[in-house]
Amino acid sequence: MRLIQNMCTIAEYPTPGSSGSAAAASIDCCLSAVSGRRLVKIAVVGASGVGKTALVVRFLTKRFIGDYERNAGNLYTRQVQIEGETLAIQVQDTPGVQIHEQGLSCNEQLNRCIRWADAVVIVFSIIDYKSYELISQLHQHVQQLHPGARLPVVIVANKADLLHIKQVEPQHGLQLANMLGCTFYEVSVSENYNDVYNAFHVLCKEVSHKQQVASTPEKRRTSLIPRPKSPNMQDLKRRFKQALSAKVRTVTSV
Ligand SMILES: Nc1nc2c(ncn2[C@@H]2O[C@H](COP(=O)(O)OP(=O)(O)O)[C@@H](O)[C@H]2O)c(=O)[nH]1
Ligand SMILES: [Mg+2]
Repeated sequence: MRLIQNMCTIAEYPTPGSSGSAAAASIDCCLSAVSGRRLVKIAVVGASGVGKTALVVRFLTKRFIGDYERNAGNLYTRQVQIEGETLAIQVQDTPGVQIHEQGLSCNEQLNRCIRWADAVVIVFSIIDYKSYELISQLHQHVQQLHPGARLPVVIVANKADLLHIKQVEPQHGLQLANMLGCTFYEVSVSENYNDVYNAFHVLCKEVSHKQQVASTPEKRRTSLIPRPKSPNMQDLKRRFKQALSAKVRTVTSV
């Protein structure tokens, strides 16, 4: 797998529907401007300090570095093989979601990232109960920003290497994910690459299937609609003669 580009910001990419018709927008958004390949866009969201940046960096580089720039919010692109097809995948790291007494507070930058995405990874840390409590509201918020379409979401419980100081039972994460209809992964970004890879891979697959289904009816429709035949002059002449003689008959009978 190849890292193509990094360190771009979300503002450089058009939001779906920002130009042209809805159909044109959906086609535009399914193709990568970088490689011309089908594109899958993933936003990684969650509370601060749960390991979002570590997760993204681990997925992209296979490495765990341990210390990351706070609230970087970078966009990364790479290619990934899904069921024999090479797709371009863009991963948007985001600043931590703020929690207030009234509930969730998402700034416009974060909302823009969520609207832009084809799929979302919601991360919490098993050593931070507050980050777990946020999941339901965050999931609801994500779906509200995509009205009319259920966005694929994977819930990732991170820091599984710190079980001895856990505040959240892993099975509670699983139960919540089941309730919300999401796939669930418990990972330790610091200790294991495979689980991280699988979480992104499953999401890419789900988006890829959705894109294929969305494009199929259009293709089928165009192949089912009969093309207008070029006018057949012989047939036109015959029909004209028929119409003329019928008129003549009517006139004679009167
Ligand atoms: N022990 C442990 N620490 C982790 C793990 N993932 C991330 N961290 C640490 O958690 C802290 C916050 O990570 P970061 O990726 O910056 O969190 P973000 O604010 O959600 O982007 C950093 O010190 C990371 O090294 C993990 O799986 N295990
Ligand atoms: Mg971060």
